[in-house]
Amino acid sequence: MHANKIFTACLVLPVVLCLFVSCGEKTKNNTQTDGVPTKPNIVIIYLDDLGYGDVGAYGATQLKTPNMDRLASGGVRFTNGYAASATCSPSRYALLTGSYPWRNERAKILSGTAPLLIRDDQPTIPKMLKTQGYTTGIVGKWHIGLGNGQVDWNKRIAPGPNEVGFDYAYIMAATQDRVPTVYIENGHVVRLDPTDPIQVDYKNNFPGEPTGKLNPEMLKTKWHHGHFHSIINGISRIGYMKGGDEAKWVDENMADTFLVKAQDFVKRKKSEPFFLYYALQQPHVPRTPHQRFAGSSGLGPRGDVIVEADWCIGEFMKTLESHGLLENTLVVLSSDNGPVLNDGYYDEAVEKNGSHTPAGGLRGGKYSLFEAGTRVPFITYWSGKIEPSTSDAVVSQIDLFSSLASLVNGESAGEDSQNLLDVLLGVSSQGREELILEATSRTAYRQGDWVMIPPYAGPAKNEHVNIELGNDPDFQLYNLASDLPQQANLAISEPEILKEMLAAFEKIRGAQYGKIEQLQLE
Ligand code: NG6
Ligand code: CA
Repeated sequence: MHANKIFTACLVLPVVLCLFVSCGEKTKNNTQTDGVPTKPNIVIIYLDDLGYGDVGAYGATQLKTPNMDRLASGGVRFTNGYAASATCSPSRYALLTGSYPWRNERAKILSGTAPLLIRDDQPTIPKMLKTQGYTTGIVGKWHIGLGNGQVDWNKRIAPGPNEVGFDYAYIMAATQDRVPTVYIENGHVVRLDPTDPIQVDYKNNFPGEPTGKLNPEMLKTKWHHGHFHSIINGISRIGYMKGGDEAKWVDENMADTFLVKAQDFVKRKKSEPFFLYYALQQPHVPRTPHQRFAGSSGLGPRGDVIVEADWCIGEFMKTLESHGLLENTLVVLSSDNGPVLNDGYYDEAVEKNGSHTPAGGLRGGKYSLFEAGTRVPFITYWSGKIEPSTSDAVVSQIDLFSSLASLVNGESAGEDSQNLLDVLLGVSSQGREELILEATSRTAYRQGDWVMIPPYAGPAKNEHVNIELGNDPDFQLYNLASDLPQQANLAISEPEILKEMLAAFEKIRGAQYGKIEQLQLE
């Protein structure tokens, strides 16, 4: 018995010591409370439609983004960082679940009444972090659905962020251009007046309510395509809404509102490990800078709201700093998809763009299978822990799940998520070897420097937004190392590479394009 105990102690003690040492090792740069190592805070700053070239650190010169540039120059600036999709809902779904969006057939651009995309039993980053003692919060754009299909906006709205792992949520349901145009805090519409209940419908208008289509004289911003339904604050939106007057947001105050909520969350939770998903609404349409920023960029409202977003990021970082949290917080900054100028309103985005290149020389933009659709600014910053560098490693937002799990010793359960923690921390340059790219339910494949886009029917270009979509009746094959702007299609001249790429693609994606042997490769 006694001998047994000694034997067990001999086995267990070194393990315990080892765990203790490795724990201390891991957190040696972190804030210590009463000598107890704490886990680092994690903040994801996520912009909406910010393009690869919209940031100074990524080459913008006309547009000034000093705060994002500071994160880039003090952290790892990724040049091959990807959103999971070229539109919002699928990217956001994939970010939180670590699962490719094409695995979920509902993961498309959602209306404001669409049900929640995440299944009850599905692992998410905030759920995983909660198991490791984190307090979790989201402030900003949600857009991955709410409820089960029949939302009553006048009662508690669920399931939503709280049900998939967020302790605190202050969100807009979908997009700034979609109804309902109200904030929702932990499932409740903020400032809801029960005598003026909210009704939302995406098919039929409510009798007597004005619309952008029928009442253009009521608009302060005119719609260009889509966006001709209910008028709220002089802007017509997608979808119909009635009631809830007191609860409606003021578009020009949205940036300040989200910033204050994000700052408040940090102040409230600063003494515990926290995770904050700060999802800014800029520069998505409608672009409504606060008057402090109107005209600030010289590029019209699109530029102005990027300047505004940059300012918000600077203010947010000051909050971390003033509470002594900078050295104990990993900040990840990225965007949900690539850039678009005219996305449905006459807001001078095209006219005032000047020589600014939102896509930073990449082909395509939002909605596109070409690089600008999904390759976005991607920065990791951790004062005192991450050495400044530029990384060409391929990383996807899908990989945040496994990488953050690795950081906090949590369980990595995102089915497509790779643990690239060392890459994100700038100590390894071994990124992904392959990645499925997605744009509006079409997929393509990147492996090494090569991108293969299978044939797709449909227009080559979306004329409304003036963006090449990547559709072509033939296979496309590009070498990004020698041809970053994707101008030379090598599908014919490199049949072996095409064949290998297609086989690898079909292995992940499922055989969709017929048996490889039957392909006519000349
Ligand atoms: C499109 C909208 C566009 C934008 C987009 C979603 C029209 C014609 N266009 O359907 O304006 O709202 O959806 O953008 O209505 S995203 O960044 O949230 O994916
Ligand atoms: Ca978006």
